[in-house]
Amino acid sequence: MANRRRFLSVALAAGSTLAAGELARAAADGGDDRPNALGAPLSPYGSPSPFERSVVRVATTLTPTKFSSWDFTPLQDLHGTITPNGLFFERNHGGVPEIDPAEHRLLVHGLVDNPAIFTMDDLRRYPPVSAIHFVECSGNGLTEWSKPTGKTVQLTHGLLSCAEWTGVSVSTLLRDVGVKSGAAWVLAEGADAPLMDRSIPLEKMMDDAIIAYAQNGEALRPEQGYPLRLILPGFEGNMNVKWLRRLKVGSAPFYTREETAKYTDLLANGQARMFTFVMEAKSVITQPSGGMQIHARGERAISGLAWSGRGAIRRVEVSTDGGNRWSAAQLQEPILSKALTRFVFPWKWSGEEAVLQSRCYDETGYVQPTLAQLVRVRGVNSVYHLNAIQSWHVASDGTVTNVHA
Ligand SMILES: Nc1nc2c(c(=O)[nH]1)N[C@H]1C(S)=C(S)[C@@H](COP(=O)(O)O)O[C@H]1N2
Ligand SMILES: [Mo]
Repeated sequence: MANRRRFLSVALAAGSTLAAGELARAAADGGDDRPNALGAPLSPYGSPSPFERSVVRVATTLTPTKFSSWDFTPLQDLHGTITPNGLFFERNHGGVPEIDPAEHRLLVHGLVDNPAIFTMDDLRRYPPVSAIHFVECSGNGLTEWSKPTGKTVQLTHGLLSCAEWTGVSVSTLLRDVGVKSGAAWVLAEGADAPLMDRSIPLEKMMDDAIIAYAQNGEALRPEQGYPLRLILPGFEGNMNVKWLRRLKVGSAPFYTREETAKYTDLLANGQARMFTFVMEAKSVITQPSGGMQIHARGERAISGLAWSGRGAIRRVEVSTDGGNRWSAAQLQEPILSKALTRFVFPWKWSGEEAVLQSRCYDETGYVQPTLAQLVRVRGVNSVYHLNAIQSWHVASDGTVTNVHA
């Protein structure tokens, strides 16, 4: 009963009250005077309502070409924790190759007993595994180190998406080919123009790595690596090699371009961090967020996402006064390891200025840092791994903007 009363008070705050006559008329004709016309015919593959046309990935003009580029997931428009396949962010170093799965092969060689070439059919004969995990580009938020830049949460945090991945456990495959003693690292290589490659600790490959051929129930999208990609739960996006064509087992890292010239973090003392694999815990409020306008005062749920590359999210706190006071948000099920977790926080806006922030804790006890704390240890030369607390300023006219609090 308490819940019901509470719901009604929210409904009244948000909607408009109806007189009894209006209510009866609305019930009789569905609130519409038109007769019920026939609808559209069947379609072989569904697409979103035309009214949702503005919910799209957007690219920025930061990169010189459309081939080595990225676009961002519209986090502000999404619900729950799963990213629809057509809105999954893209980061491509050399465009999206078109690969015929009948022609595609995966070569597994190096320090193995039985080097092998797998067809897609060979891989599908293994027992499939499915798991829900986020992929986050370690460059997510790169514009935010020195000053608030992205106008929307799409631009500040949208190199982040989450899907249910299905494929073969890398451990199953590697056990099948037999890993030789002395093996410690695996090179994963893509079949795209740059043959993008990264070194991955064998331990990670034997733990929870997946060679995925499906995403949210259907074959991978071309942009996500069709027909095959590596999923390394919780590791930086770059290592989740798409269009996977080769795994080479070795005894040491391969020191590829993507882990030496790129994907390292230059510290203030001139030294660079290398092999920064894990995406540390991070959270962001998506509703309301930058670029939005709050029109009405009163009850308004704050909602957002939290995630950690080290495991499950344990706690999320929300502050509406720029970090002076924090209160626990409610975590929505399912709360999965290395997956996006949705949090909600009831809020009442009475027209005063506010600074909205979220702060998360993961199962290891790690607490999401403020930007000042992060900059103290990393300096401002870094491009990658910005996981600081995000602040949204709400002006007294309801305008929401990106600020550094
Ligand atoms: N072969 C290949 N794999 C790749 C890339 C690429 O350009 N080529 N981009 C990487 C980067 S930097 C990221 S962040 C993720 C992005 O995955 P998505 O495009 O499916 O979102 O893929 C990674 N895997
Ligand atoms: Mo990336």
